[in-house]
Amino acid sequence: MREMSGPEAVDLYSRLTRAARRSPGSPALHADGRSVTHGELAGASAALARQLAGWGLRRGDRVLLLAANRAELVVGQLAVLRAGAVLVPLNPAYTRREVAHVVADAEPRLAICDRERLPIFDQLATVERRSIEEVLALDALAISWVPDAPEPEATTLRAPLAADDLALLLYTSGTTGRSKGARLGHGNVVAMIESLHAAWAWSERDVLLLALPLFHLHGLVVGLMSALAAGASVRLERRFDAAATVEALSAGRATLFFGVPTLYGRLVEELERRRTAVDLSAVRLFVSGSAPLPTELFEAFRAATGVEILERYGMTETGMLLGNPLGGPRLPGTVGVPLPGVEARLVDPLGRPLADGEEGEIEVRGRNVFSGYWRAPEKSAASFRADAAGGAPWFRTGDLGRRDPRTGHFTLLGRASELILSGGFNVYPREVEEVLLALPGVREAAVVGEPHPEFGESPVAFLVADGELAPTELEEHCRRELAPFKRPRRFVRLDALPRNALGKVEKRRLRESEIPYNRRSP
Ligand code: MCA
Ligand code: AMP
Repeated sequence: MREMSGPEAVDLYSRLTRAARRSPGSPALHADGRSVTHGELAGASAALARQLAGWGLRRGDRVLLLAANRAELVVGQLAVLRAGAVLVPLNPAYTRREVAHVVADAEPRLAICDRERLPIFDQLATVERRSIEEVLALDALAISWVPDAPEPEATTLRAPLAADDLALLLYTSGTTGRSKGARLGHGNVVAMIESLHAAWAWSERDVLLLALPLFHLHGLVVGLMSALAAGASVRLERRFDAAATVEALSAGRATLFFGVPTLYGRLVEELERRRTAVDLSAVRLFVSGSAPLPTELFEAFRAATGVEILERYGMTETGMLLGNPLGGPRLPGTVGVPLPGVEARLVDPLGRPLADGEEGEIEVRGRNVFSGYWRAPEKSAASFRADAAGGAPWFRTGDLGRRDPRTGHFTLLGRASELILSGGFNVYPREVEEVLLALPGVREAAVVGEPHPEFGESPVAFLVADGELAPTELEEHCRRELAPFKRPRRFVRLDALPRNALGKVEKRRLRESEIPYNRRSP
């Protein structure tokens, strides 16, 4: 784990609301047809933080937030940070089983969610539910848009926070095991934001069009928090709509757009559908990340718009790590060079640094890198490697890559783990396999990713089952237990899974096979 040299006073909330003190009347958020200024956002979140503190929320308490993209969600997130509590954002499409896992692990004292999601908390087994003393509907909280009477210091409610006080607990599948909480301190998140401010030259004049969910680091930190901390504004969309996005961008309503490759694929389709040329020159920067941007898509977007997408690479545990340069060449198929404040290297399986041109695992370090997983000291320790020269330890990303000796750009070559990236969402095969194995009759299950034209990859399940097992039964079971993006698109029934001499399932052979459902292997 990373060592910190004494606590340093860093407060994410103060950073996110600095613009409220400098220029309270400047726009912060446009959402659901409403505009909110930085002063109003700070005022509403300060008022809600007081309400939460009055209710009994204390520093370090975890708060689950489960809601669609809307202004009230942003106020809720800021209020939790201001109260010194830890934000645990969750996908509102999660099933009871998926929420139960996080509740049992994070032990939140409070959950705040969209009104229509309230019943999910009633369905949680008592043991998981016990830690949550209160479940509040987001729209029932008294969030009023009073302009803030800015307090001299945002930390007046509590003792100042230190860099290693937890700000976010972000659940991610990581490289192994079940989904784990990545512990991000206030100092980590501030470092992530400062790095991006420098790399992408954020200014208070920027307007970000954001259609990514606020429960992952991409939408939440790279998008929303970077914008607020820059004093810029965000046009927050409930969901991505390609036609509406092209309208907004061509009308000059944003200067920045961040997306996953799936969104760029849909934008290209929309642009090609239109006969007339679209002028997107008001947008100074298009960024893609969370999954590999195919070279053809980079080229198709350039052909349609004249613009080169800037591809960057990051992780929940670390924030953004590498990126193509803002001013320099954006090389398709590469994720660029280390971002400000980030060190990156390539190592062989024994941890020995590799020369340029050689393939190995990417390791990184910097103030952005998390301190470990929540209540998982062994997994945390295993994800860091001590530095031979006695410097700060390196975080092992699990991503394989190579650095070009000529350009210095990194290219990603795949993952050391079996993680499936579907439309920028992580699908962890073992979780899906465990869900399938829970269905009576399923004896063995192996889940792998297969290429998907829209989502990049999608899960396919190979099963060994007793007797008759109807595809509808499998689909129904997965609908009950898994969020939509994790559900296998295809089920393939086999007599036996291919295994190597050690009995380990050979997933590579499954990925390469093309066996339709129900056809028994020879
Ligand atoms: C939607 N569907 C999906 C996905 N999204 N299926 C597989 N994978 C997906 N990612 C399904 C829906 O359930 C639905 O199925 C059908 O596709 C159409 O849904 P639609 O409503 O049109 O989809 P959407 O709402 O437009 O969503 C597509 C999306 C979304 C906007 C690309 O997947 C998305 O927001 N992805 C971004 C995820 C993200 O932010 N990742 C960052 C992780 P049916 O018709 O059967 O109901 S953070 C990270 O990775 C690191 C830090 C980093 O580097 O950024
Ligand atoms: P997450 O665990 O959701 O934070 O996802 C992090 C993973 O997304 C990384 O370890 C990479 O495998 C992948 N990723 C992020 N950005 C890119 C990119 N530009 N190209 C390829 N993979 C990426």
